[in-house]
Amino acid sequence: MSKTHKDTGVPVERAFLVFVNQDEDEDEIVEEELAGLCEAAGVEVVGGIRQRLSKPYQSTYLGKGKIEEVAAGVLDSGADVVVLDAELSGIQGRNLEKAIERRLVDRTQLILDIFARRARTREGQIQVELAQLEYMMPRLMSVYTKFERQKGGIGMRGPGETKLESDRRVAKDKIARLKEELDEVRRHRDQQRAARRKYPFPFAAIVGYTSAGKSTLMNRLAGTDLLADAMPFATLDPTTRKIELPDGYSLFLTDTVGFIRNLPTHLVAAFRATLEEVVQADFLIHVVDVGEPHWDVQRDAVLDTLRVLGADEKPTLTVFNKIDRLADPSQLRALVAEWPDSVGISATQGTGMPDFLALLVKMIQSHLAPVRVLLPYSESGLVDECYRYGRVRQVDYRDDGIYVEADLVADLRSKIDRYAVPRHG
Ligand SMILES: Nc1nc2c(ncn2[C@@H]2O[C@H](COP(=O)(O)OP(=O)(O)OP(=O)(O)O)[C@@H](O)[C@H]2O)c(=O)[nH]1
Ligand SMILES: [Mg+2]
Repeated sequence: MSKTHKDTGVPVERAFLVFVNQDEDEDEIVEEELAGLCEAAGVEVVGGIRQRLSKPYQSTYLGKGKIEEVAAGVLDSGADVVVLDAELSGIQGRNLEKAIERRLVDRTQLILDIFARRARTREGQIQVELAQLEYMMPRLMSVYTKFERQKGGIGMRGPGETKLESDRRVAKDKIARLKEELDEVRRHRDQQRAARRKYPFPFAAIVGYTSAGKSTLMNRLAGTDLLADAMPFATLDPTTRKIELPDGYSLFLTDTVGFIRNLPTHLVAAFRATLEEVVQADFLIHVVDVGEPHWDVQRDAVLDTLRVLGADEKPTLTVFNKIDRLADPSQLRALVAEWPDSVGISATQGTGMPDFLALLVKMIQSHLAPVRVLLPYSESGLVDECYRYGRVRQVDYRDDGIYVEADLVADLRSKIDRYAVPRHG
């Protein structure tokens, strides 16, 4: 009996998985992760196999014997589709499909498929469609196989499933048009960001592995109602909110798309606009899920991606999340002691939040510096700005002007500095 999808009524595809990791230590994370991605893409896993390869075969990726085993596994399990946990070249994909006699989806296509399901904003949708087209372009030939491309099947969903099969040039034109549209959307986003920049608050971006709890933390801090879900890539489009912190401090906070190991290069490029929020931030809040047995692999994958984005040197707070899932509390103490600027929390239960807020305030303070100014009465508007965007220590309405002592971010300091008075003035 074949199952149907509860929302769409489309038959649920059955997937046979092929794992290709080298390192035995990573077997578990690799298996769990690919199963999670399949679930997010709405396919049912019916079997799997592993090949340890030091070097993939150029024309088929897998070795001959392994291909036969995959073909047998596919027959045994009744799979409709084979999911291979690597990025394949067009030739490799084509040859493998031929040998296995099933449709083949690689890691990039699988992740793009999930992104296509999740994209809500126009920007997100264009980014996914562009990434899908650019991924397909060099592989267009491989589409002409005898296997029917079921509409709505994984790797075939989303805005990318246009007529690209029929004409390379159509795809090329489409890419050009989408790029123009994306430029337009980005200009708009840049304007918004510039408008926000007028407010001299520090900016922070929440980053981390997918499902680490970024949106849960954002919801707790900003009172938002963002989707928080155990499925990978619940968040695709960034959300920014201003939050108020203890002692009168404020902060702009952005929740971003999650990272994953072996994030396909196409996706890093496609989501650059979104990830620009990360690059532009004054500091980062890196959420690490310590409930995961392989949290250190995940953390390193995030640090690698930040390096690719050129954001690895940014000041970073490390938030060890899901401490409610830790069996041994002394583990957490050792972690926090080892990592500078780190804290343990449970975003769902609220444990550790006071410590986290204190750490946030400390980070913000490091972006503020004290000023002492004597403002002419004609510039009294600046006093309001100090109140709104900084921390005012003292205001004194004197005969010769308004004396203000405050802690301010650099933008506002540069505006007000010409009225600075010496320490004992
Ligand atoms: N036990 C436990 N679960 C948590 C905690 N924080 C988040 N979760 C759960 O972890 C899952 C993922 O949370 P999200 O907030 O969606 O994670 P995310 O990092 O935004 O994930 P993506 O947007 O998919 O990258 C959800 O099921 C949350 O309820 C926590 O402190 N403890
Ligand atoms: Mg999220």
